[in-house]
Amino acid sequence: MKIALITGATSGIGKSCAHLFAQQGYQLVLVARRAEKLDEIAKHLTDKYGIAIQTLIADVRDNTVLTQVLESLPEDWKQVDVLINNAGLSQGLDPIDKGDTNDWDTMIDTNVKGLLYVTKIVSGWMIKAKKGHIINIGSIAGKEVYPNGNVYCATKHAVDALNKGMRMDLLPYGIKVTAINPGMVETEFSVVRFKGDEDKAKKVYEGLEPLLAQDIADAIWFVVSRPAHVNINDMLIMPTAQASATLVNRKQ
Ligand code: NDP
Ligand code: 8X3
Repeated sequence: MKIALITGATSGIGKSCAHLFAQQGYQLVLVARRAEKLDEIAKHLTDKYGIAIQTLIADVRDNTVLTQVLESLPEDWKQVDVLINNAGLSQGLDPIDKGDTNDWDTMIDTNVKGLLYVTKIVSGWMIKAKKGHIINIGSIAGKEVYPNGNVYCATKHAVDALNKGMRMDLLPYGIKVTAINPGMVETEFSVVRFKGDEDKAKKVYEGLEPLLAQDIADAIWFVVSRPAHVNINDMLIMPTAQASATLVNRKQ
């Protein structure tokens, strides 16, 4: 029985990955802050697929609590085969002189430091087990920068660099490291970016067909299901209607 640990499993890409890996018979460790949503998803997946699930309510920014909940897992649950570093968010879309520094802290603390805290612990387990695959969810925003995307883009560029660095550091242990970099995916992402303004969030995807969370989960499954000697370093996945971070084909 294989184990996947997914951060940010209550919504969007993380939730779709939880479904797909459950369907494939994996046991799951699901991490997020919203306890009720996480329990609901875990119950649904357990009922549907008969798999075992551990839910960990934690904010990836809080290294103390995070370490405590991860280390409290039973030893056999620390044999993690796949870590999906997915928890992340954008806050605001403002020019550099107008950005809210609290938003900057939230993005840096979640997308960069949170990803690092989780990786430090789980990669330690993988090194002991001499196996594992780390999937880092980056973004087109980690390959390009767009106006007003400043800090969010910087965090995803950091994920891009960390993805490369991890692969080097974990090479001696046979641990695979892959970056999955999506373009526009319609999830709660824009609602969170615009702090609950659903109308503003909807406009982001107006007139084009964005990716679905399921499309990204499918790509992750492809990457994870390659033979042992094959590692996919990096994947950039865009909607057909999006050619770059800023160039989209909207139907009027
Ligand atoms: P969603 O907002 O739908 O999901 C984000 C998930 O992250 C939620 O489950 C949320 O759970 C969790 N999360 C956020 N902050 C924390 C935290 N501090 N601690 C623990 N969990 C947290 O967005 P997506 O599914 O779209 O985003 C997933 C990843 O994909 C992010 O890293 C995002 O940057 C990236 N991405 C998204 C794109 C898009 O267009 N949607 C494109 C490219 C990359 P909870 O609130 O319960 O804690
Ligand atoms: C999310 C994609 O470019 O819309 O990472 O910010 S973007």
